[in-house]
Amino acid sequence: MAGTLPDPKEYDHASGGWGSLKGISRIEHNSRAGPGALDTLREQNKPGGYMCSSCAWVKPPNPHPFEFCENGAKATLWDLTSNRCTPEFFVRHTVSNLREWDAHDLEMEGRLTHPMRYDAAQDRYVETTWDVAFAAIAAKLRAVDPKAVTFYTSGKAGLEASYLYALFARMYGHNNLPDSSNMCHETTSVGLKKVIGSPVGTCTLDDLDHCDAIFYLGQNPGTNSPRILHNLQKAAERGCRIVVFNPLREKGLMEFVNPQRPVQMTVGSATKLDHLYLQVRPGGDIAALLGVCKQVIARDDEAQAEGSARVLDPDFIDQHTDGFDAFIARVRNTGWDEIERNSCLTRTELEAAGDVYATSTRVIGIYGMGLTQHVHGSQSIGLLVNLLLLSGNIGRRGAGCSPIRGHSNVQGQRTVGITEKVELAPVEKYRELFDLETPREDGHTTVDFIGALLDGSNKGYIGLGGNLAMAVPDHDSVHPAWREMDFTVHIATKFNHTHCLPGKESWLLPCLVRAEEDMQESGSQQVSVEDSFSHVYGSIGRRQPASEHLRSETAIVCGLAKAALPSHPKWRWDEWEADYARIRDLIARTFPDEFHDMNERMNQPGGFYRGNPAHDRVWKTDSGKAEFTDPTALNACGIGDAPGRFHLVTLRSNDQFNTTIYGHSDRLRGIEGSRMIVLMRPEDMVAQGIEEGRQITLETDVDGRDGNVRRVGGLAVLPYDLPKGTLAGYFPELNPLVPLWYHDELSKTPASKGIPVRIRL
Ligand SMILES: Nc1nc2c(c(=O)[nH]1)N[C@H]1C(S)=C(S)[C@@H](COP(=O)(O)OP(=O)(O)OC[C@H]3O[C@@H](n4cnc5c(=O)[nH]c(N)nc54)[C@H](O)[C@@H]3O)O[C@H]1N2
Ligand SMILES: Nc1nc2c(c(=O)[nH]1)N[C@H]1C(S)=C(S)[C@@H](COP(=O)(O)OP(=O)(O)OC[C@H]3O[C@@H](n4cnc5c(=O)[nH]c(N)nc54)[C@H](O)[C@@H]3O)O[C@H]1N2
Ligand SMILES: [Mo]
Repeated sequence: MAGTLPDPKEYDHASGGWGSLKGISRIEHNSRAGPGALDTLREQNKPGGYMCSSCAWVKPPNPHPFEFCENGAKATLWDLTSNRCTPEFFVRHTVSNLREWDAHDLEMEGRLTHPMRYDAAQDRYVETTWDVAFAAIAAKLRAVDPKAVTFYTSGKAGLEASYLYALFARMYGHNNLPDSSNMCHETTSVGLKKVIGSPVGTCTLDDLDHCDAIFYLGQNPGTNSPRILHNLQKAAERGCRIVVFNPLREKGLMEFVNPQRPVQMTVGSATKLDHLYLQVRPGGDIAALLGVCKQVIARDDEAQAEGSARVLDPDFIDQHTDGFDAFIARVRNTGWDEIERNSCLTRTELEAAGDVYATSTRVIGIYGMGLTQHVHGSQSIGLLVNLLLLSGNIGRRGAGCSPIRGHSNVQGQRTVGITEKVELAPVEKYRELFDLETPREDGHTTVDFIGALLDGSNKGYIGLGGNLAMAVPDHDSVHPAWREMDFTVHIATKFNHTHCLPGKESWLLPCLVRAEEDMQESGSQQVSVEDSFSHVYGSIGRRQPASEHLRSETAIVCGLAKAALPSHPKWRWDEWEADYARIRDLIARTFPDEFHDMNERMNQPGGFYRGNPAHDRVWKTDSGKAEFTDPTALNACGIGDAPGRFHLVTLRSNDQFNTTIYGHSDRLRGIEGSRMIVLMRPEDMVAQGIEEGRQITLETDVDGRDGNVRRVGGLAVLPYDLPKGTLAGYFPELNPLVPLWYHDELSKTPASKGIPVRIRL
């Protein structure tokens, strides 16, 4: 890793403000963005423009002239770099050599320009042509059992490419369709669905304008979804109280200077966002939320005794929920001492949070990776839903449960059929539209795929985007196994470390980014995406592509499918590739309730809302009602406390998009210059005899559950305001510490937020 010893100064400015504008101009410079790139930004997230490929936050119908944020601008400018990673680059460097490069340095090489094939004899990627590559990959696909091949997606490809990719997988013969969601919000897809019947959030923008309290858990908007800060600012200014649960005091949840408001920028006075900031320990949300519920119930008991208005909504509970009595008994029987120990919060703090809930009429729960990436993560989501259900806070204006999704179209990819679970695939429609019998067995989640890689049963891999070998747990065992695959294929924009682990045969298929013009036989094409609020929009790129050899993701999927599959009168890959409106017609016919008239509706301002049953209090759960759940654990970490054991949280810095490292500045946390750091509570440093800047090694401590030694060394310790026993550091550098089997119990989402570790000096 590049960089000098970090110099952590407390960042004393609010999120947003001049810092974010400086961040953009630094990135414009560093990314070597091509001419006109800043003008392209003006089209971002506008009707008739293209949709940002960074986060999945909603694009409003009446956008601001600059409807983008620091990090969305970074993502776009980085896509539009003038640097080119050409065949000559690969002549100069062997793959073994590139494997040793820093992720940031690989990224700086810029956009891939030509289709490339790995030549094992030379250990180099060499130039090839599309037709030769498609034919060779098709031959590999035909030579193996389809069930031994996995098709991964990373969450950026539009609905058109995603729909066809899922169809291709099933026509070929498997449901091995994991996507980045399997490391991310799969806990929501499974856990939220279990309790309210909806795998996605129930809120719309209108709800954010009408809530009077927000419970905000385990999500870092300042870095990961900055456009939400505008909504939080408006809410705070209306008097809406924001109660935060997070082990770190994240700037973006505390104060915000809106770069789109000239007066605020000049005067520099920030809007305070949080009403209460509760530094819960990793996984402590189950206990914390139970404590909040305990106070809400105590306030309801008082109200009943006094004959005043109830805090709970008994009619809603009666008509719409199941499991209330068992949960209430659990709440009453759980003592404050257990709650305090498991959450690392005091009774007084939790009672104050309970009072906010009890005195609010419209409450929204928002959450991110701090809840989903835990062994009992689905139970944390269950507890948040329990709290909301107590006063009927789902399915009415100003209320609801809102997971903040990651990649810009990760939610939409699931919606149109990218799923390893057969029960979620549109099996009947596939039969009707394509005479297709969907393979019956569930396919691989990401964790299952890695398991199959490790036991040698997975032979082939196609990645529609992503940097999967770096995003997954257990790098030390996964990386050697990755190279044992018969073949690996990457549809990608930039060269990354996963590409440095070629299978016996391997191809790089370079694609357009969303801001680039996608010209096909019938003319310039649009694609579509779905945001966290289930709105679907059209997106048109107008930039000249980075190279004349690039193809769109949709065209690449069609090219592969056409080469690999038998011909069939209803499998019209050429027609679909020529005109994406035809693919959207297929999406509309496959999912008519949600996507009818898709071609017309997706370009209306704000896109179209595809609906959500729980939003309308229709509960598609086993019981037909919203379910109160009774947790089996009070802390979401899978491995509890022991002397000398810490719980490590892996985080994103302000200068990265997942495994894409833009630079070494984590501005909002005041950490500059290095990513090989570990944050530690000053009192814990004293107790361990560790001084600031000391280099340590972390070793995973799984109570002897397997014989693997997992270590990362060379980490400089920095003092940081954290709960006792908590450490924090960066993803993906710390991924070698996460055991593959350490994942959410329902969904298999890796538990990257509460990793049990020991410090080795
Ligand atoms: N700029 C930028 N934007 C991004 C991304 C990016 O890398 N860069 N990634 C995208 C993707 S794919 C995703 S999924 C999202 C991720 O966005 P987030 O959901 O914000 O994910 P993380 O950065 O992992 O941060 C999780 C937050 O949870 C807190 N936390 C950790 N453990 C716990 C816990 O046990 N309880 C609670 N209550 N809090 C906890 C951490 O301190 C941190 O503030 O962002 C998307 N947007
Ligand atoms: N320890 C730990 N591990 C984690 C997490 C964590 O918080 N902690 N977070 C998890 C989460 S939430 C996620 S989503 C995953 C992320 O996992 P991935 O989605 O697999 O990773 P990314 O870093 O987003 O992928 C970046 C690569 O995608 C390619 N790319 C970029 N743009 C495009 C495009 O438009 N089209 C195509 N085809 N390719 C493109 C580029 O080659 C780039 O190098 O990581 C997970 N892993
Ligand atoms: Mo994600």
